Amino acid sequence: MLQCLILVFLSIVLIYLIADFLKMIRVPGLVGVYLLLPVLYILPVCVGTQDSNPDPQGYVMYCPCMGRFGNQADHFLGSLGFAKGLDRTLVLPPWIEYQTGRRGSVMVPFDSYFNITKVSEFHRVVTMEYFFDHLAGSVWPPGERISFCYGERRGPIEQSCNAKDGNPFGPFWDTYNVSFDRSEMYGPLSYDVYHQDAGTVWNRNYPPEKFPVLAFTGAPASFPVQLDNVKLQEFVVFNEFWRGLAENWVKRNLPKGPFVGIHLRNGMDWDKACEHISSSNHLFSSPQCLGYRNENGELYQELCIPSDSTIVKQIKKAVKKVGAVAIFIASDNDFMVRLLSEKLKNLGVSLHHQDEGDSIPHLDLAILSRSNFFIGNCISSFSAFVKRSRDVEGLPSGFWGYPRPRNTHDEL
Ligand code: GFB
Repeated sequence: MLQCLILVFLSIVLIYLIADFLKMIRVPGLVGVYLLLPVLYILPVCVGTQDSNPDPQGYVMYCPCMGRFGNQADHFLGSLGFAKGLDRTLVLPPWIEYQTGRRGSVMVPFDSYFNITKVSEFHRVVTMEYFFDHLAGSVWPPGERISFCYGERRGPIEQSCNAKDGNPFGPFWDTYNVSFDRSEMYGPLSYDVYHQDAGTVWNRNYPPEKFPVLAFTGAPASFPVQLDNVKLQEFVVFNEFWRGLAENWVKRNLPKGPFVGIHLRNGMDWDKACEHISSSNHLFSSPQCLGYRNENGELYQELCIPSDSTIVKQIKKAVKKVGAVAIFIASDNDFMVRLLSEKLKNLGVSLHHQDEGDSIPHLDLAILSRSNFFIGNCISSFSAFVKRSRDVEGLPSGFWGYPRPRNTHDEL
């Protein structure tokens, strides 16, 4: 806060100096614009600034140790809802990435991608980096670090969370030089702060004075994201850097006009995952189209691996619907350019994607989020992030193979 006040003071001085100078050289019309500049710089620093005063209500911290981006994003929304329910500050974890060419896992600070001012419109947050630079020494000194898990986790120590056992668990906590002094198993408490008064129960069992930090071995949230937390997507928006990158990419590569964004999830891991279609009611993010109680239908193969004809048919329909001049293709594996250029040649649309083998997931997410129509994979949490972001903006989206055409039936 002090930093913020100093900044405000310095900018006011700066504003006067600039205004005086402009008057001196007789360019009064520009004065207003120049006056705005320092304010524009200060606002992101001061609004939603991270608080260096310890929160007496305590903190929620967790390792987003399950899955890749889509899974972690679902878990993030749940954890944000959970922290709000307990009225504790949420420590924003880094994103754990598994980048090609780099061994193990890489921790990417939360705000490298997302705007934390926006998150703090919903609830108090600090980044993990900020917490360990400014708060950990007083709030959570070594010797008093407890790891929380539902029940015993397998590992070298009996009756322990073994919070640092395995990848990415160990590297995650090591990034912040955290070692745990003991474990606390909180089962059967629930994360559902909406229906079971869990917030009160958690605070009664673990009062902030005695437990200033609840550090969870995994996210205190469900996957896929609990229905009540879907709306929190509103507070997860790309920062200026990524928004600018996406805007520029589109400007440089796509013709002017509406475009359809498609997500083709078709890597080897996906084929394997889709084998589970026949053995369950839900798979990964399928509730986003089927409903959390299957009120909109049952799982079937085309939702997971759409056929070529389904893909072509749905793209044609979307192109007509928005008068698209181009299609942006995002994929983890096969962009299907050959097939699509052949089948769509009469439509007069151009096809675009990032460089094969080198595409940046977050750039794909940001571009898909701003397309005029989006077709995603209902099972994929990567698609789900895009769909939720678009819902916040009121932009239209669809899913491959959904709704299920009336005359299709799985072979027995
Ligand atoms: O995000 P994610 O949990 O989504 O994992 P799913 C898929 C990862 O694959 C993404 C890459 O985080 C990206 O790194 N990826 C997927 C892509 N689609 C694209 C794309 O269009 N462009 C780029 N650049 N990268 C499920 C998981 O993945 O996959 C399950 O939920 C399980 O836990 C299963 O692992 C096999 O939900 O699609």
